[in-house]
Amino acid sequence: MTTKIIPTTCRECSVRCGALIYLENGRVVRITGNPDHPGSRGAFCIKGANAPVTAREHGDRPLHPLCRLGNRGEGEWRQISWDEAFDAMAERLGKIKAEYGATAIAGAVSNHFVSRGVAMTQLLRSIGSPNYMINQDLCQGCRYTAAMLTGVGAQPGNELPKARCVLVIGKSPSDSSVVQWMHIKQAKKAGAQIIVADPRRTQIARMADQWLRLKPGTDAALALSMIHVIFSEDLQDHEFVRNWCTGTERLRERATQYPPSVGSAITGVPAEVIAKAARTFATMKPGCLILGHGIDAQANGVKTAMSFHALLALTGNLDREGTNRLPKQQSGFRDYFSIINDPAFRLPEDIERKIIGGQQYPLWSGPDSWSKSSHNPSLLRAVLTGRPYPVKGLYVSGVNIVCTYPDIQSTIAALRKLDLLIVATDHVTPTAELADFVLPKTTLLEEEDVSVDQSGPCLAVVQRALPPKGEAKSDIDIAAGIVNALRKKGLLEFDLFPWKSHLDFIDFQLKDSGSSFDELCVKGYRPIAMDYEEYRKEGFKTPSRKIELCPERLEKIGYDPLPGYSPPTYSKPPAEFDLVLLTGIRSMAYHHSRFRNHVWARKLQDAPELRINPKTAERCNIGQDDWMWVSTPGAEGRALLRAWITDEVPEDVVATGMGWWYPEIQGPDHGALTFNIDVAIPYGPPWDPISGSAEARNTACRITRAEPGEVPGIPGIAQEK
Ligand SMILES: Nc1nc2c(c(=O)[nH]1)N[C@H]1C(S)=C(S)[C@@H](COP(=O)(O)OP(=O)(O)OC[C@H]3O[C@@H](n4cnc5c(=O)[nH]c(N)nc54)[C@H](O)[C@@H]3O)O[C@H]1N2
Ligand SMILES: Nc1nc2c(c(=O)[nH]1)N[C@H]1C(S)=C(S)[C@@H](COP(=O)(O)OP(=O)(O)OC[C@H]3O[C@@H](n4cnc5c(=O)[nH]c(N)nc54)[C@H](O)[C@@H]3O)O[C@H]1N2
Ligand code: SF4
Ligand SMILES: [Mo]
Repeated sequence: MTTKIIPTTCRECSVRCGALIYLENGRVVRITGNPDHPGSRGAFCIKGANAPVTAREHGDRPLHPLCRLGNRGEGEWRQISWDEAFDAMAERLGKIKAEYGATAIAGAVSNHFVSRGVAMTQLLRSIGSPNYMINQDLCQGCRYTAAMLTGVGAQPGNELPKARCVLVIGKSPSDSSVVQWMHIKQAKKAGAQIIVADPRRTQIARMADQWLRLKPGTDAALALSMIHVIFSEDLQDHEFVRNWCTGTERLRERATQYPPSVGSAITGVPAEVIAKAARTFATMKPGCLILGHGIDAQANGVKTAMSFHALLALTGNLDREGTNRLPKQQSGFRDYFSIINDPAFRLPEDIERKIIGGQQYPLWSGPDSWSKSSHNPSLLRAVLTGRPYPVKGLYVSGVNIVCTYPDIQSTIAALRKLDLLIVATDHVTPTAELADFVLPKTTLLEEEDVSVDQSGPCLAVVQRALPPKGEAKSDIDIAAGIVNALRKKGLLEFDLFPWKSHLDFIDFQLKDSGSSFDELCVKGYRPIAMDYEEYRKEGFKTPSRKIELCPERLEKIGYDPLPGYSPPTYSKPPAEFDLVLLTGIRSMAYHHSRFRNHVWARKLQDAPELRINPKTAERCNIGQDDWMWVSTPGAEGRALLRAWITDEVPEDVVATGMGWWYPEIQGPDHGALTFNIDVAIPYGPPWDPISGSAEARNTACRITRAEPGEVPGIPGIAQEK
């Protein structure tokens, strides 16, 4: 028997490991890591090994376009042809446009860094709408917005093993990134100092030389105290700061407000521990900084990230060997983000000024913003209230917003209110259950893709191992079909979607890069040639071409431009909310809401957990595996989670994951309204004043034990057809 090995990239999560697919007689028999891949170097996980085959073969998978019969959410569908679907969707989009204008049609997609991001934006822009939601307000949005302002958009990538000091803030790589986890272990083995700031005793906190167990949401004070130590002990990299930073003196003055004693009072970390961490990071060079999700989706998120950017810049740990590397590009290659931001693919400015959220968050939603997307909670409110203007149609591609946005009740109410909901997906999610049209999406084994992977850095290729099942299509092919149907009906306002197919799109991306898709497929990647200190050529990506410790752009729009700390909302909760809830702890079994219908994943984790300290559990009369209701101030709902008693969380903190639903529990919400933590969290306000991010991660909460009769049975997916 001959075995064919296909080098590709796993995209079952955002880590994107190089992968090898083993094909025998037209069947995938094994998927492993690719040891030659310059970023992941063989690292791989259980999701990558299992999910692609299970997702392709799953019985829940829509294989043909479906059109709703009966009422929304009743689960009755009629199979239709693609031609019929394209025609009917174009007709209904046209109707909304005629009645309410193009801005009444919006989109939702996971992010800008995947092909469906371009498919979504360019479809909507062609219709004439600037409105679409992305996940980044809950994900890396604060960090990205800060990077746009300071110019420090730098990640360690595979410099990590060469670092002598690694500072990890709010990231748990053993749960969320096998590649980073492998690199950190290599650095540690080679003698690097590992410093971790996390309220939770994560695996990396256990391995660290210094673990700073700070109070949630106080990271900016930690960073500013470390900066205070660096200035007062004159530990900064003078040459780098003199030549490449602006705003240094103002930052120095701001930092005088945060001596370690003040930092200690805010963070709960002893002053001498803060000072030691600062000295270690400033002197053990080269050093890398990892900023994780723990500091994002908070009401002070942008300022927190800016504070750490300043720490990195002051220590000169930038774009040198063993430090954080600035993003690298393959010359001539068109990546997703550059296409979305290219004036040739954008709407006229007067239309972009109408983006919902643009007035309030000009650095998040306006024409000059980082994301150019809508402010999600404001867009959902527009659906519900018609203000600032009506939104009546939504095209959802590659995001399960019912299960992953806070305030599930409002998301469901908004989706129910729409005139038209289209969902492209590879399995019928609670979001898809509410759709008018469900469009069958290809899965990883069936598609092609080329993107930049900063960890290599390299161009990373996804290549097709098997033909699509049923009538599934890629996101670009689906969007191209809708654009074509709109064009035929004369409903296109702008022609900003020139690609006929996904392969056509890839040719466009690669045209000036010096490689063809076929050439890239041989290895599955192409390393990007890079130098260190590339900023010496053109400077940093800010108006001054320097790192702005006190960004001009913030000052211009009337904000305090310096890094700064403001107390998290939970610090002044109503009396009965006596605990702090951390959400989003990653599980190796799942990617957010995905794989809840995969037997291999459910065997690893079968219920949403609430990690609770033994003393707290005792005080609340809660035993291991007891079910508990969790509620937070301002939220309508409460979530049912199962106790996991562990001293990894301090006494005043509880922690959980996210994304829960049970495909086998009856639809349309499939248990999300009971078991998903986002049912118990409001989608703000408060919002970060710069990025508009809601506090989805650290909130005050209270817990009560559920009575046995309150816990619905979970049938278990082994019983599924
Ligand atoms: N297996 C798996 N891997 C994934 C994903 C997945 O769903 N499953 N999702 C991917 C995606 S999209 C993302 S965004 C990443 C996220 O991955 P990470 O960036 O690692 O984020 P989390 O695991 O959410 O949280 C990291 C840590 O932050 C801590 N934390 C919480 N609040 C605070 C705080 O205020 N300060 C500090 N310093 N720490 C805090 C938490 O205790 C937690 O240990 O994971 C990616 N990788
Ligand atoms: N409370 C709280 N809420 C959170 C978080 C938190 O920490 N706490 N984390 C937030 C974060 S970091 C993130 S990134 C979001 C994640 O939110 P989502 O992006 O909604 O997460 P997924 O569950 O991965 O949903 C992806 C969906 O896309 C579909 N899909 C997968 N691949 C494709 C594809 O190629 N094309 C198409 N069309 N569909 C595809 C899948 O079927 C799946 O339903 O959740 C956020 N929500
Ligand atoms: S970490 Fe796992 S799921 Fe994510 S890309 Fe790597 S192998 Fe795939
Ligand atoms: Mo994310």
